[in-house]
Amino acid sequence: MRKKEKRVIIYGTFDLLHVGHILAFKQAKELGDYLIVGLSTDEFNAVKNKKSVFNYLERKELLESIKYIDLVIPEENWEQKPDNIKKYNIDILAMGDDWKGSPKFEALKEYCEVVYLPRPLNISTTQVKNRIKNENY
Ligand code: C2G
Repeated sequence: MRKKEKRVIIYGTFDLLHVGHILAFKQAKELGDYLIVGLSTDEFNAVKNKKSVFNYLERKELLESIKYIDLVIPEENWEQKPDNIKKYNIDILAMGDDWKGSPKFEALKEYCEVVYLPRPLNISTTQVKNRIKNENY
């Protein structure tokens, strides 16, 4: 009897791809067998009051080169997750633990397991921007 493939999804902007993102993808993939990334579109970034240095197509191309990631889909709004979970037969939704306890994600426990991933490195896209701005390298 073949074990059912365990399918994981993680969402985000993933701008200025860095090792913290890679560790998130690695941890998310290790939770199952198939990893989908819901990648925030440029338009949804505006909704999140976020501007990304790399546009959607640039960020998508980068993610599709990562061995942990099996599929990249657009994240266009806050509301699509239940539909994505059903459409892609998701077993686990993973997010970094900066989101731990957020009602946005706690509510999704109705649809699938929700796992908050530790962020072992103190790195973020904002920190990368500051390193460059302050020539701190
Ligand atoms: N992340 C992480 N470790 C980092 C940086 C990010 O685990 N060093 C995780 C975040 O916790 C999040 C995902 O990677 O789960 C994407 O992070 P961002 O690109 O900052 O996305 P965010 O602004 O959190 O938007 O619907 C969800 C939103 O799109 C998430």
